[in-house]
Amino acid sequence: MAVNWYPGHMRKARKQIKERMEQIDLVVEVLDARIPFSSENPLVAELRGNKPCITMLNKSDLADPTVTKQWLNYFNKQEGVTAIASTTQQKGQIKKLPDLCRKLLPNRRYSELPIHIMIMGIPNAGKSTIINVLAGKTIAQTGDEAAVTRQLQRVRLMDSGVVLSDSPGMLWPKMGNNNFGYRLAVTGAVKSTAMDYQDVALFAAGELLSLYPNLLMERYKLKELPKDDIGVLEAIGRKRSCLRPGGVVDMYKASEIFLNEIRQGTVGRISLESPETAFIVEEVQSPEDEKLR
Ligand SMILES: Nc1nc2c(ncn2[C@@H]2O[C@H](COP(=O)(O)OP(=O)(O)O)[C@@H](O)[C@H]2O)c(=O)[nH]1
Ligand SMILES: [Mg+2]
Repeated sequence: MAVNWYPGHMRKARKQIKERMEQIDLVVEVLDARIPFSSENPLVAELRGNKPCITMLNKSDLADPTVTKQWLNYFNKQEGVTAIASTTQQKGQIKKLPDLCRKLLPNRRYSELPIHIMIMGIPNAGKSTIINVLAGKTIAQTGDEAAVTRQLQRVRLMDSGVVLSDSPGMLWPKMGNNNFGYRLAVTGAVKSTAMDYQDVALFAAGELLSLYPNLLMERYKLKELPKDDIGVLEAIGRKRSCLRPGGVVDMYKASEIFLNEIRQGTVGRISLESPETAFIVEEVQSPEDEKLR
């Protein structure tokens, strides 16, 4: 994937978070419920130390509810972690967060002092939207591109005695193995460039073909299931009249439609990884392997 995370920028973010962490009582980590593992940033676990953590599986409205339950079990087993599924479409549910924070800090329950919370997560997970819901007004810009320079948002929620801050710097997504990068691109966490658009769509087609064939059939009114990833995009292209002269499917257009519909959730509620499958590393063939054949 054509994403570069500069070491200097990472070092700076780590230093800033570490400094700020000293005043923090509790960390809220926002993950994308469709890809909880790929949207995690290892720095959060490292820098929070023993502080309690609420792991929000956000955008749960877009994720497969059965898989989200599995992830909740997975995270709730971790030391100091309380996992919840959330969607910013249900504001009432988000507004319960300060109460939950107080519950997790029993010795602060009756204290007058404000509780300091840091909200962390990779770009596009929904942090700013959550902050806005909690503040009851738009104070953080949402839906922005993976912007490197941005202002630190800090808001005091008057009625709950909670001070909420957005993590300083930016937490980069995991790009360790191919699948993480693809899953991040499919969900829109990483912007795919024009060059790899089709590549990302083909990955998504392959995944949906094996994980959610029925959703594909229903959404695109297919009579039979395509044989492979290319077949999926071709079928979508035909259904949506993305044809070039001579009746050839315009694969780029088909890819664009498919990815947009997946991201908006119109294909259905999907999860691209489960606690059992997330850790499987895709085998990358090296030139050496080729020689051995
Ligand atoms: N469907 C859905 N979209 C969400 C949810 N939370 C945030 N979004 C959208 O995701 C995009 C990124 O949100 P934003 O708050 O800017 O993410 P941030 O980069 O973590 O601050 C925006 O277009 C939001 O409207 C959610 O729970 N469900
Ligand atoms: Mg933001």
